[in-house]
Formats: sequence, C-alpha cells, structure tokens
Amino acid sequence: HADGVPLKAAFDVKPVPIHNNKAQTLEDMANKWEESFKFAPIRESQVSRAMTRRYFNDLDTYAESDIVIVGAGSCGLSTAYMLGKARPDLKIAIIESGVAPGGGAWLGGQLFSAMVMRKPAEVFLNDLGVPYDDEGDFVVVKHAALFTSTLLSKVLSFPNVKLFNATAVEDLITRQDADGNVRIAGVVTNWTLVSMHHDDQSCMDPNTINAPVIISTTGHDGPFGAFSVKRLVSMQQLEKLGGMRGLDMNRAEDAIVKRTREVVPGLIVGGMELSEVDGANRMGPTFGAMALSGVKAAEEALKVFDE
Ligand code: AHZ
Repeated sequence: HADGVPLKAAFDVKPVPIHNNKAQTLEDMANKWEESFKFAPIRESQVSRAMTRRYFNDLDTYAESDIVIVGAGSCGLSTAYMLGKARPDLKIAIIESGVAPGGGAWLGGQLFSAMVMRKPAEVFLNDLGVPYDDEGDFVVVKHAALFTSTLLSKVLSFPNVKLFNATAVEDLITRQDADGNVRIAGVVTNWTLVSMHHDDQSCMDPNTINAPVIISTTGHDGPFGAFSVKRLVSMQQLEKLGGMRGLDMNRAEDAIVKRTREVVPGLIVGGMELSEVDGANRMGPTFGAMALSGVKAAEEALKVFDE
C-alpha cells in the first residue's frame, strides 16, 4: 500500500473484553427484568472513545485508499460488494453524502415496496442470497429494502470496506502529466452538513482521500446527482454532458451496463450518473442495470490491480 501501513495493523482496534451480566442468554433474562436485570457499568468517556478512536483510525487508514466509491446507491453498493468479495487485500472507501446509505433503492417505483430486476440480473441476487419471485423474463424481490439491507450488511461486513456516510465528495483531486493530460487521483470530502453551509459560513475547508481508482455512482442529475461528471465538465475534462434521455426500459438498461467504463483516466462511472455522460435513457423502477453496472465497474477497477 502506498502509505506503507499493513492492512492488519491498520484495522487493529483492540477488542474490549466483554463484561457480561449474570444473564448469558435471552432466555436467562426472560421474566427476570424486575428482579435481577442490570446493564454492565460504563463511563460516558468510554462510549466517546469507542466511537472516535475507530472513526479517526478509519480516517487515517483510508486517507490512502486503493478504491473510492462515490455514492452508496444500488450501483455503488453492488460495486463495493463485488470488490470487497474479490479483493480482501484492497482498501475500499465508500463516500455517501446521505445519512442513510442506499440511495433510491429502499423502494420500487412510486414508493411501492417491490423491486423489479430483469434477467439476467437475478444472478446477482442469487450470489447475494436474496429471494425473489420468478416471473419469466424478470424477477421481483418482495421489498426493495430486503435487497438493499442484505447488500449493505454484506458490504459493511467486509473488513477492508469502510463506509463514510453523512460525508459528501465536494471535488476531485487531479494530477497533470508533462503533456497536460489530467488524471483523477482522489476525492475531496467534507461533512455533508458542512457542505450544505458553504453559502452562509466561510472557510470550511475540506479533507481528502488519495486513491488510484475512483468509481463515481452518484445517480442522475438532480439536487445531489451526477456529481463527478458535472465536475468533469467544469474542469474541462468532458466537453459537455449528453443529458439523461426519456424513459425506455429496454434501451436504458443495456446501455448503462455496456457503457460502464473509465470515463477519464482514474475515474470509472457507473449507474445512472452514466446516463448524463452519454445521453442514455432512464429505465425507471427496474434495478437490474444498477446491479450489473456495479459488477462491470468492479471488473474495470480490478484491471488496474490485476495488471
Ligand atoms: O446520496 C446520493 C445517493 O445515495 C449519493 N451522492 C450523490 N452525490 C454525492 C456526492 N458525494 C457523496 N457528491 C453522493 N455521495 O449517491 C447515491 C446515488 O444513488 P442513486 O440510487 O441515486 O443512484 P444509482 O445510480 O445507484 O441508482 C439509480 C436508480 C435509478 S434512478 C432511475 C430513473 O430515474 O429512471 N431508475 C433507477 C433504477
């Protein structure tokens, strides 16, 4: 690793011995609430230190990451799942501006519960272990939150993946070679709540993460979306955006998966952010392309490390 910190040492937060009450199981507790129930003692500072030590250790560890994923929606999380599974030796940071990760994948369309995925995206569900109804050419997960919570739980369990939520990517780090070619070399971050106050508070400088590969999956344009590709236009690395086109499920899903790629050196774009680059259609409430764009984004990223 670039910073020379071995992965094991980097994650070495000493386990705190577990002081159990007399109750060892939930059954032991049953009906004894009045008689003998008591939490193990704690001092408030222990709680503060338990949280802050880990968080600042993570900030230190991931200041040099191997891969940064911007946006923890269905595409970003699918990417993280594939990467975390394939390469436990890589440090993977996910930066999500929202407090709640998951983007638009907590519900299907129009706030309905079920999530539709067209085949062959059911292979991703099989890999994750999410059950579905098979309707022939497509499958239906009974609740989008079942997909997203399962995906999140797997991603968060990988020891080499860290999710920094409530943290926004405010800018991209760039490097220029002698010929003037620009490469994306990291991200500029800030607490989202700070980012939201640049208009009424002055000089709230950001933080940074260096990484050789950035994968941007910030969704289509809107109050928060298409962050990296809009920045590429303003820094003159893309001439202009194609602009997301109208809804066409058939065209949209194939296009997003096929076009998932490194858009400028060091920056891979996936999911609906990509629709803004090339002017691809939107697909509406069918999520197979988000999962498989994540699979492809991970594959593109790993080319760098497999070389
Ligand atoms: O909060 C955003 C969301 O969770 C996050 N995000 C956006 N800008 C960010 C920034 N820094 C950090 N500057 C940022 N995080 O990115 C996530 C994007 O998730 P999403 O669900 O919006 O995008 P996706 O491409 O993963 O999934 C798109 C789902 C859609 S939209 C759509 C349609 O409109 O037709 N159809 C589908 C399936």
